[in-house]
Amino acid sequence: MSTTQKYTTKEALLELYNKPLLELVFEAATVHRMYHDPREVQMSSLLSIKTGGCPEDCGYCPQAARYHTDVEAHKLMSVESVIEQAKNAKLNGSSRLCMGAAWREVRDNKDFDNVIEMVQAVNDLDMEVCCTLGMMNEDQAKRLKNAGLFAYNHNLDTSADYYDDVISTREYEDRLNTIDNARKAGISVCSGGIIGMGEAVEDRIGLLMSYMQMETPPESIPINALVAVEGTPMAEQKPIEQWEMIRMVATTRIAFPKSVVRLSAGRTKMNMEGQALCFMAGASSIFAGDKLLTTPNPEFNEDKAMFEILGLVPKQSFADGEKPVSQPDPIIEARKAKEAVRAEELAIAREKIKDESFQPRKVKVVDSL
Ligand code: SAM
Ligand code: DTB
Ligand code: SF4
Repeated sequence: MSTTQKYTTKEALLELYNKPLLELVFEAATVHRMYHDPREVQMSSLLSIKTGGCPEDCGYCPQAARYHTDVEAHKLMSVESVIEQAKNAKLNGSSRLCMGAAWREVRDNKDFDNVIEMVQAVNDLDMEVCCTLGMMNEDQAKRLKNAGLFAYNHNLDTSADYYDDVISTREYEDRLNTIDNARKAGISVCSGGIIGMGEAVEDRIGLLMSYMQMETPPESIPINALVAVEGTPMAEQKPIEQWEMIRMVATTRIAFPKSVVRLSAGRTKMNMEGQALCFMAGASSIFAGDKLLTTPNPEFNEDKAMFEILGLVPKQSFADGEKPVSQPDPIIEARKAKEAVRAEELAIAREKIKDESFQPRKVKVVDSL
């Protein structure tokens, strides 16, 4: 019987989660080694391309407009700045860039056209491109895929049962639909959750059960510890112990042996020993760089030192899949063609004005008597 077959029920996963810690870590490490190179850890950089001012009410999120946090609302970043930041992340060892937008959903407008250009440009740098832009429909997913998007991040966050205690402005079902749309477009799915929001252990297992019920589970499962931010409804949540993070990583690894388990938000509250146990238990990816979207993360140099001490190596891009080919985007191509015609017409008009102004003024000559 394979490990996945052994742990397909809520009861079995709950029992696994509550095992003596070191036995759990040992079992997870054994599974991890069957499917992954235990020395390799993917470094992914996060970039907030559109920060703050979000209309949603996710209780954990500092970017929701309705909470009074220190996060200021900004408009969408320019394509040029994104390219600059991506190059910098690559220089620092990241093989993946995840671009996040504080949107409820993707809209078919100029901002989305710009995101398409960002995806094309970062893919051209040979980095895996991931986006997290909120809900999206199938056509939008196809457009992103066509631009060269490698993965889409859309978290279920918690169990279906606890979800309503966290978010009221969209349904669990909406999230499942977006994940399905990414899947249908052939995009790799990154979806996980947050622990430490006041949920019961059963809810953490409930989250894993939601993924277990999918025909294809996510290729990547981020496990975040709540970053309690002042001004959000969860500001006063008691921080979780790092042992909880280790248990959640290990249980996820055993339940989904082939997926990438991403040790995500919350690393600034963990020590190196705690993170080492997470890597041992199957975490195979981290977010690198001193900022997550709006909150702090360990510095690049700190992580570099940790990798050296633990003997970890950064994973190359596209190790788990082919590099997508960026195709020209029909909407952007049509816009550019229209802009080119307009520019030409303007140039002709300018020349005409210039010519006319150079013409000698027609002076009426009145014969003198
Ligand atoms: N607006 C988009 C959405 O919600 O899908 C994308 C950005 S949103 C910030 C991405 C994810 O970040 C959320 O689903 C949540 O899991 C995580 N996140 C946000 N705030 C967090 C916090 N304070 N602590 C831990 N994770 C957080
Ligand atoms: C994910 O699961 N965690 C990342 C990424 N996906 C987009 C985001 C963490 C955000 C933490 C809070 C902040 O920095 O705003
Ligand atoms: Fe908006 Fe995403 Fe934050 Fe929810 S998690 S408030 S959708 S940015």
